[in-house]
Amino acid sequence: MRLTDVAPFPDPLPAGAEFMLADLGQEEALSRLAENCSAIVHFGAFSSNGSFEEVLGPNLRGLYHVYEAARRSRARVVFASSNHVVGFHARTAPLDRDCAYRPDSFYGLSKMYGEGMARLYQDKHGVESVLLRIGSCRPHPVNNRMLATWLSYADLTELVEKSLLAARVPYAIIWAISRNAASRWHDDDRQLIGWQPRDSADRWAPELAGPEPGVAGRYVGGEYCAAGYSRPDDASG
Ligand code: 15L
Repeated sequence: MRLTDVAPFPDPLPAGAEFMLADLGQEEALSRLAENCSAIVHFGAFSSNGSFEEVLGPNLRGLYHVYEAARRSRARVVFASSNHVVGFHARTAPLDRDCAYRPDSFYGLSKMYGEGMARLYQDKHGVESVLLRIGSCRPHPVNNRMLATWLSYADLTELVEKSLLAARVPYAIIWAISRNAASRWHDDDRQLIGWQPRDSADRWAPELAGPEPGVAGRYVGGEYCAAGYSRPDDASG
């Protein structure tokens, strides 16, 4: 197992692992890292609501470098996509894997580009991808929105393991959230990898009742939708 990041690894290395500092902009370094690997778990990115310039390098060009490395090594990619690819759907709308993209930010748009890259490399080169549309992965939910979007660390860990170990997965999209009663997302490809989440946000429901005010409370993407929102025809405030 080869680990890589732009920052030094903060903990003792796990047994059998090596670590190499690298930037997603370094195409050759990424290709070397992927040599003889059967899978790439790609969680590197500008990972929050950034400007176009902030996401451009790591999330667009860098993602291309990852997919080129996967093509050369014939490796499967497990990609950290995001709920922000569908962020401007109403929270109350039931969503399946094939619902329309409605990115809520340049970050969400960059993850949508990642899902498109996965499709292109499957159709043209046979590169396999498991796309994890991650909700809110943190120790526990902290607002009403996360009663639907929360993903526990344990559920994420098992999801990545199953994504790696499944026999053949040409192109799979998975709603990466725990068993949350408040979630309206359904019909993904989890059966292809045999994953079922075990944890649930439900026990925090009494203390997190009531949606956030305004735009953030209306849409899947929450604060990402509200940031810089300027529709002149919006009456909600
Ligand atoms: C994400 O995709 C981000 O990486 C993370 O920082 C959170 O904002 C999360 O979504 C979320 O929607 O809660």
